[in-house]
Amino acid sequence: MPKNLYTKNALKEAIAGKLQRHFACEVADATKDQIYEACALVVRDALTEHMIQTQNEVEKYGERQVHYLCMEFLVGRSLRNNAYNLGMLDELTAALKEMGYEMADIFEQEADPGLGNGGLGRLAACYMDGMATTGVRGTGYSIRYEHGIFKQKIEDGQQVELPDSWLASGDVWQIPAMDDTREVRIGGTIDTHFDENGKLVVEYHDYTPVLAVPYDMPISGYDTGNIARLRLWEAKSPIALDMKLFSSGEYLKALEKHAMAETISMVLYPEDNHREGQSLRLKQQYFLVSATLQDICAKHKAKYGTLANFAHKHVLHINDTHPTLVIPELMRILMDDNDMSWENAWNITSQSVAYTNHTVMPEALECWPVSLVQELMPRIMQIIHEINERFCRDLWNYFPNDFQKISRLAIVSDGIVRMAHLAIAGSFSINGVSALHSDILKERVFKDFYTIYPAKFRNVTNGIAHRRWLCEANPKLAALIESKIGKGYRKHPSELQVLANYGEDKALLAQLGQIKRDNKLRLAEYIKEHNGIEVNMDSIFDVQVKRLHEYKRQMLNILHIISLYHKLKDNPGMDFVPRTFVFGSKAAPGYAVAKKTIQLIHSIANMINNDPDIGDKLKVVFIEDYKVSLAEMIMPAAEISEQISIAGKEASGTGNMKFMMNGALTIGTMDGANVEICEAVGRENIFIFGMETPEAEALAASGNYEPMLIYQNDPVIKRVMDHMIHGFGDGVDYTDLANLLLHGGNGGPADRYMSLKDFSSYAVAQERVGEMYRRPENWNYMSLMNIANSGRFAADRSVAEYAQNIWRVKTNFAF
Ligand code: GL4
Repeated sequence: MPKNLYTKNALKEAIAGKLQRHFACEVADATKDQIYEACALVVRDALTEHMIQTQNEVEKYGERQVHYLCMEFLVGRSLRNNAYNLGMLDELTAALKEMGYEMADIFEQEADPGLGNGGLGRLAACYMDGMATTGVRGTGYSIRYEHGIFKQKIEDGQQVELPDSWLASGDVWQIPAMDDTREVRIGGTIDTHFDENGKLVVEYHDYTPVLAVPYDMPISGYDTGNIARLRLWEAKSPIALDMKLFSSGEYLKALEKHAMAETISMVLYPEDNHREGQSLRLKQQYFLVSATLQDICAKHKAKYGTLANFAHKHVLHINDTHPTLVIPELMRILMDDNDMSWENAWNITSQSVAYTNHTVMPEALECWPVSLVQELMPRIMQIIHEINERFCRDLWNYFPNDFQKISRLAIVSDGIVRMAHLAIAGSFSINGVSALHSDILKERVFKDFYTIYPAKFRNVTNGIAHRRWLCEANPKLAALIESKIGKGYRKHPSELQVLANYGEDKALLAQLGQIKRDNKLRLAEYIKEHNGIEVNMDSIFDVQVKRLHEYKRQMLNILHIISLYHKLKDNPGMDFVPRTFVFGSKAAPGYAVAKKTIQLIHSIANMINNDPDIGDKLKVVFIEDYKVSLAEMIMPAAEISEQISIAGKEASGTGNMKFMMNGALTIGTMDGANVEICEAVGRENIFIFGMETPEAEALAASGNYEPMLIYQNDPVIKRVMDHMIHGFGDGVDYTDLANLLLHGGNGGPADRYMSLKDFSSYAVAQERVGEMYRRPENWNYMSLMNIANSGRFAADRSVAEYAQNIWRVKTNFAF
């Protein structure tokens, strides 16, 4: 539908038409589900039209394209986002109203696709939005997991995981593209020899063929016809049952190959910041990479007849090391299928691939046993061996005779393939995701590589889709902003800066406070309905929502809450600024400490929320099943954003940016992008505490961190820890967690994340928060400064930096 037809009446008619054709029903008889689907189909029509146009233009002008490979895309719901971007949200809302529906109710019908774990997957989704909006010709590639991240249920204070089947109502946005089905080969053996012309021949035997079937999601950009495409591959088996085995009674065996193929896209691995060593995960990675590259190469060849100009026309961006097999896979395609020499193939490959690192956690750095890679993809292992040999020869020139160093830096050694080293060797660009993180990569994690290839290293600080996270999630705030500075910031987020001129505008500050209160009320109602807890609207809404991980230190927050409880118990009449602590977090199913921490939150919530001495001065709330759609409600309601990881471990964080943009004040360490948030807003508009990276790293390295000494010398901490050991009255024993904090686990060093060390400065910072909250005008001023300075954390800016400094493609973004 062309844009001028997005009138209320035209939309009403179009929706009625879809209902009739797809559900054979009239508006009056339709269910909410059917209304949702009809709306989605109407919006989708507009998108597919744009998608075809975009593809035609790419085809016509042959511009360089960006291919963004990521094992996760946490896209969130699409209907509202697409309607907003296409400029039809108001009309659609009005049309639905006349049909007797509230837009918000209809949005709620859409499944929230959980094709990711946390920040990494959400970032990929934000960048699709940024690419579409800034005019980058981009395609994202991932897996169409039948089950996304598990649904979290809390039973008796403990996390229970339930499968998430999102496809039924998420289907609408995915358009199958059967013609582009590719075959990926897993396992088997290979036989390589040279034919009579000296040409390499690679024969494959006994492999399992897996079909990769693509589904395309059109991703709209704001106020543009440019559409980015998200291609999700589904694994299908071309092999039916083996009837011979079946008839001889070997039923399971008959199904084996078939089932193996189809399990590849069955489920997302639910680990964040942790490597997953299962062979199925490696199959998933190769499946994504091989299908994607075959697809890109086939189309390229159809257009140009050769792959020689591949690097001019494509960038393959790998989001963390998970898709690193693009490097040997592209080598394979260029050499085996296109007769290219090693040297030519290597030039093309290493000029096409760019790599972003997203974590310095050692337990997340991917390593695969050579034997496994050999078993699942024998030709790829052969190529990796050759890359490694040449790479080590290169290293020898830089570090002659330093066998130890070369073996440490090698791609393959000790029977292990190190994916980050392969990614560094085969990419033209390596970047971190915040200034601090990029420095840590250069100075520590990849120090030796940096001395060899300084020009490959860059920084691109993360950014978020500000239209989704501000304009759509917080429409009242957006309206207030637009009443002052107009709508330009939607496309030029740095214009938010103009808001800083309104610091003296008392009416505006009061309105800001009122909007926050309205958003708090919405969250309070949700909490009342889902948790049965009545929260105090005059309390500070203090929020920590993110994956549960020790390095993120939910524990520090918990310890502090227990200390506040003690304070209030000692002196119930004290002058205390009330607090509502909100948590939302999934723990990896196999991560026992994280799961126990969730239980701990519930135990203290139980104790505090039901204590008549405490009343409504302190409440602790755990929001079940934290996900994108809940984040869209929580962020606008937050007043304090908890970003309290141990310095040097959180690569960037993106939640910190969403909170800031919605006017929450950050309490945080100098970690990840917090450092840049602090720089943007100024020290006076943020609550910074704790050790900085050099101190934290030095203390960890020295082995001199002695939490028992802190425990013995700090009565507040002692009392908190003793309480934990003693328990919280519900019979659950937390000595294991207490021991971890005080003595370390499994004979290892005491708590690597040093919560007790930062406790007292955190408590002091929290006291400042309370004091500041007593002066609403000052608070609102700080909040305004956070919003005004958040423009630099827009994904449009990040994407434009990638485009300019790494991908070398044009954008229409003005810095
Ligand atoms: C992460 C980082 O932990 C997080 O700091 C960062 O913001 C995000 C996107 O760059 O990537 N790395 C992994 S792994 N998961 C993440 O969320």
